[in-house]
Amino acid sequence: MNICRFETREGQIAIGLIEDGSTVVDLSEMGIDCLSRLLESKRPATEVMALLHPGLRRYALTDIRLRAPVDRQEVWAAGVTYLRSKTARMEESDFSATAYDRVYEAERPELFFKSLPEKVAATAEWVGIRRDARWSVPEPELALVLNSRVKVVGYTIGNDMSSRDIEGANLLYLPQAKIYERSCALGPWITLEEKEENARKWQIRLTITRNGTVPFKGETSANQIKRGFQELADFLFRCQTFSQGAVLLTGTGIVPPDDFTLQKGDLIEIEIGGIGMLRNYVEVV
Ligand code: DO4
Ligand code: MG
Repeated sequence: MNICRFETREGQIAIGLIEDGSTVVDLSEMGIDCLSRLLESKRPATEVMALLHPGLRRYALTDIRLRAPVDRQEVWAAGVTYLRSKTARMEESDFSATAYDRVYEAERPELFFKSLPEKVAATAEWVGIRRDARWSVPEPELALVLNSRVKVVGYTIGNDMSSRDIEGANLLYLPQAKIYERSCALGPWITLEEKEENARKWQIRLTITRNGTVPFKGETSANQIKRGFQELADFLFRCQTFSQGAVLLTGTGIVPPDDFTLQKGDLIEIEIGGIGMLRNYVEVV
């Protein structure tokens, strides 16, 4: 089941159920008007199904604007969870190389704050590349949607936009490489209640399109993530409460070649089997 946040033509923000891939059922008449509150329910999908009836307002997906599927949750990210990410980052950095090597093997994962919910870009919106960066890349990542009880209640697609030259210059610059205007995108919606063993079978695909050409295309599998999903969630919630739940990006396994950098106008498409596609174009910030 796919649940979205959307805006009607009248500018109303609502929570919706995607029906048959093309219709959005407005759940606000059923009293569901907050995503994070719905996700606190014991079985969100069962709750939605129980309240559903034919009289609810329905919109064509093409007639509404999807908003990022997050309203009150902080967004965090895990890093160096794929071998590919560790190798690429060791190559880009002179004196921090062993940090990546060590964290890949360590019991404690790398976790960093990524975004406040209101700053997240939705599908079809723009994402940013920093004007003071030379080397900017998208990071296509499976995102875990967690409730306040540390349960993985769903999944969405995340883009952890990154300035690799800034991160590579000094690991202490990581927050600047990772957190800036529109550096995080999530969407298009949340796929509820899939088991980890099924989600691990999903392929993750990245396609960049520039002026009708494809300068980079890559693919990986969620099964390449070194750590368990619950293990990552438990570390995030260790010594910290998330009363509204949280979204946790699980790291990237697709790294474009070193001579590739994003440019204004590029289209970034991230597809995860089992969820759908997140599409954003690039602006300089
Ligand atoms: O250590 C820096 C960030 C790593 C990251 O974002 C990733 O592996 O996806
Ligand atoms: Mg990342």
